[in-house]
Parts: sequence; structure tokens; C-alpha cells
Amino acid sequence: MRRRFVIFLCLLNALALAEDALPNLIGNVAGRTTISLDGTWNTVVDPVEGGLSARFYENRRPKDNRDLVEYSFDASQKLKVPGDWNTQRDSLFLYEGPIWHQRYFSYHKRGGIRLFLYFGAANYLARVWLNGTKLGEHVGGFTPFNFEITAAVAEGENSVVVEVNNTRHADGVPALSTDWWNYGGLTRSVELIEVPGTFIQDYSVQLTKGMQDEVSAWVQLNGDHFPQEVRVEIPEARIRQEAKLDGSGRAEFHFRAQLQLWSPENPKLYRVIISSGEDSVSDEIGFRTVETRGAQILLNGKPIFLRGISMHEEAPFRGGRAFSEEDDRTLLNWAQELGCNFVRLAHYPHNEEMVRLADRAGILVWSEIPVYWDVDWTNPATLETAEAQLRENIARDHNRAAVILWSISNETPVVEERTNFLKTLAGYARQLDSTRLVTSAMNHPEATGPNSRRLNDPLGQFLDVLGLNEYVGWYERTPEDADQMQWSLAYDKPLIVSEFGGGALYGKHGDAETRFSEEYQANLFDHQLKMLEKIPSLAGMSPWVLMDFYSPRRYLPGVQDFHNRKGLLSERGQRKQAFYVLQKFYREKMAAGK
Ligand code: GCB
Repeated sequence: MRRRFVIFLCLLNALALAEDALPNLIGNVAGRTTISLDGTWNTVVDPVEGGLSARFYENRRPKDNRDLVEYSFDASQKLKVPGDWNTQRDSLFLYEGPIWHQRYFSYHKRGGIRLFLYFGAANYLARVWLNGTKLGEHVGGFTPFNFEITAAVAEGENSVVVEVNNTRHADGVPALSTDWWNYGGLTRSVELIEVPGTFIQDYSVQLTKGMQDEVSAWVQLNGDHFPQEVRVEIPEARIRQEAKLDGSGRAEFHFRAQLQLWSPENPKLYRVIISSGEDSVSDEIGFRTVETRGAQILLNGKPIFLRGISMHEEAPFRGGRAFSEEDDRTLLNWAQELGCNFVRLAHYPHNEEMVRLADRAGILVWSEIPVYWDVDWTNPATLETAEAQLRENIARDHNRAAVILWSISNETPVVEERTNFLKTLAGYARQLDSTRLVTSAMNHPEATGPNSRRLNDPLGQFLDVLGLNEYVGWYERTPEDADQMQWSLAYDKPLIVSEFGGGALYGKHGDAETRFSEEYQANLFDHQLKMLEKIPSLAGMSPWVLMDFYSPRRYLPGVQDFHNRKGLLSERGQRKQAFYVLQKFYREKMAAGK
């Protein structure tokens, strides 16, 4: 009975989340009229979680000197938005809990204009109030959300309050344990978005799956009075198509088009304009196909080898969460210098600009949600949170040609409840976007002999592309042992070795057996690359990892100092020896036309 009651509660919880999740997420914010709320915000640190009962969201100021108010946003310490709090104030470096953020903005209301409050990301739970009225909550640290505030916004001064809480939860996504820093805060931009009464909420304009000369598009409007038609134009290709909207404000298109195909060699983007009634929005979109044939990944119908690197969304030089175009550009430039045509954006959705830069630079993207290690596989609310993050990630980036892979998880245990959970997520990803490939990084191959491994994880049957993380030469055995190692797969599908690597402190030298020396790491890469080349199904790789990053599980003083040192570059951008080993390997592949 108790069990049934608990299940009932879980279902209720899941339903509540489903309703809260993203009413009206607006696509292509960069293409809209926006007012930035970035800058300096007032903050109250609330380690005992007293703010809710003390009604911090009312932002009350004492009426006179007899009035008792035991907090003050106006007199508080400040934090910059976007930005994690951990690297902005020494005392917050290890802080986990709620911090209340507040700022004022002034607004002049105009008839016929609807207003939305948009957050690029807030880690992990955000509760939002405008002028003391609650707008809603959002769970999940790396995806966008918005609230309509047309009715709630006041003429003149307004006060927005956000309680951001980065407490880890056993039923969260991710759960309690990660190998990256749990940066809290409003880590991406906050914006007001102005749209007309009836507006284009989102759209997809992509090549039809498997066809290089046909575009499939859908457009979704939001409003009370839908116009009759919607138009999609690609002026450079002299395309102008119209379609009728149905009663729910949706239209679908399929039309022939002769377009230059997007690829790493020619990352061609077209200006695409979608318009209907009073609204019009413009985007830059690339057109390409991606599919698999046996163990190959085909881009525009041709096999491609993914010369990749894994990376965190960690800011070079200053540390902390990356958010600016400059951060993103630095990271992607380093990947290109390595010879990459592919990045694995681990282990959660990175900021939108990163993906847009990849689109412009011709770098293919593996995009991931933080179903990491172990989560609460049997909890419906956990599944719902994972689904919401997948939905929001796909909603944000589904027009980016660079994104070819949706990854649903990283290094999960091979147990039935996990496989069921991930099977549901794989199906959901395909339902939301049938044009891209679904993958996951797995790490439990079966030892079929002293020197042989077989990837036969049952999850493989639900994926288009198999990801494998293996640490031969670091967590197990020696780099030289890689020479004997044989790999096989239980599936005729493409394999991406999504992680391998080892730690090295930049500037630490020793022989190739000395842990954390640059020589050790370079030797490991040497042996690993020779081993991986022998796997016939290998369609790409994304070694671990581009740059050293903050992690609370890396304790070794003088070497790690809270950093995972498996970067090919230090956090200050210094290239380690292994950087050049991988660069040479990729350059040879490129020269061989791969
Ligand atoms: C892994 C994880 C990654 C870690 C890495 C490591 O397998 O996927 O998040 O950071 O190993 O360095 O141990």
C-alpha cells in the first residue's frame, strides 16, 4: 500500500513537472527583439533556506526605522550575470544551496506586444518571481526556459527575483556525483523578448531525412488569431514557399531545393526567413544529411571519420563556466588547431553560441544531456527531468547543421532498469527529431579474453551510433598493454571512442612511466591511437579532454588541486606533449582524405 502511495506521489510529481516544463519555449532568441538583463544583480546567500518563508521574493524595504526586515537586496553583495557564483567570490567556491538574485528593470508597455522573460540556463533549480508574483520554476542546469510576463510586467519599474539552488539531489539529472564542478547561478544570459500578439514560436527547416534535394519544414505559431498562411524564404536559393496554418497554428512544408550542402569543408549557411502575419524571424541555417550505413557514418551520403575531442564548458584562463563568445571561440579554435572536425560537448548542453559557432566553423557536434553515471533509474520524476532536458536541448538546437548526434547518457551501469530508462529516452529523442542520430557513451565492455573486449551492452540495440569510453593505460593496465588489446562489437553499427586519456600536469616531466608527466600522457596517446586504428567499425573518436577543468574529486595537492588533468591543454592554454601527438595523427588522417 505504502509502495503504491509512493508511486502515486512520484506520478503526481512527474505530472507537475510536465506541466511546468516549458510552456512556450521560444526558438531562435538571437533572431528576436530582446532587452538584455545581464549585468550586476543583487544577491542574498541563503545557506539555511530561509528565503522562501521570509518572502525574499517580495523584495521588501523597511517602511521606516521601526520596521523589521532582515534582508536587503539593495544593500547586498553583487554578482555578475551571466556567471557562476563559485568563481566570482572566494567564499562561494564550494557553496551549494540557494542564492537569491534580484534586479530592477524598467519597461514601457505597448499594445500588441507580448513580453517573455528568458533564461539561457540556471543551475539547478530556479524559482522566478516578478514584482512579488511567482512566474514558475525550472529544473535542470543547462537548458533554457521562459515565462510570459505580458500581464505581470508593470509600467515603469519592475523587480525580478530568482532563487537559484545548486543543491545536488539523488533523484536529479545529474544525481549526486559528477566529475565536474557544480557551478551554481544564472550561468547564461537573461533577456526580455518582445514579440507580436501572434508570433512564430518555433520552426524547423532541414533537409528531409536521407534526401539532399528536398526540404522539410514545420512552423508553430502562438497566439489567439492565426493568420491563414506562413512563408518560408531562402532568398539566395530563390526559394519562397507558402503553406496554410491549421487550427493549432501549425504548418508543414515539403519542397524541392537545390542547395549547397553544409559540411566541415564548406560550412555553408543560408539566410532563412520565416514570416506570418505581423511576425518575421530570420536565421542562418545549414543543410546536410546524416545517416548510418552498417558501421559507417554518412554525411551528405559520404562516409566521414570524426576527428574529435571532448570538452567541458569551462572558461579558459579564468576558470568557471564558459559563457561568452570569446570563451567559446578560444575552445573551438584549439579544437581546430588539433585538426578536429568534431567536438563532443560533454556532459550537458553547452551554451547556444557554442553550437552556433560550430555551425559557422564547420565543426560537427555531439550534444549530450547530463544522465551521468548513476541516476534514479526507477523514479518517474527522474525520467521526466531527463526528458525535459532532452526536449529543451533539442528545441534550442534543432536547426543547427553542426549537431549530428544526440547523446542520451554517459557511463551508466548495465542493469535492466537503466536500459529501460535509456530506451525510453532514445525513443523520445527520435520522436522529437528524426533527422539526427542517437548515441550514448558506454563503458562496460565484456572481457572475452585476457586481451580482448567486446562491446555488447544491451543499450546498443537502441542506439544509431555506439559510444565507448575506455581508459586502457590509465585506470587499467599500462599504455603498452594497448598494443595487444583487440576490440569487437556485438552490433553492426558505427563506433565512436568517446573517451580515452590520462592525466598530465603541464610542465611536469619524467619518463613515460611517471604518472602525471607529459611524457606519460603522450606515450598513452601514442599507444591508444595505434590500438584504435585497428578497430574496423571505428567511425570517430573524441579523446578526453581538450582542456584541464575544475573537478571536486581531484584532490592531489601540487598536481590536481581540484583539476582533472586529462586536458591536452592546461586551463591556461598551454599545450602539453600529447596535444601534438593527437594533432599529428589527425593531420595524417586529413592528408589521407579522412
Ligand atoms: C570518465 C567520465 C568523465 C571523467 C573521466 C575521467 O569516464 O565520463 O566525465 O572526467 O572519465 O577523467 O575519469
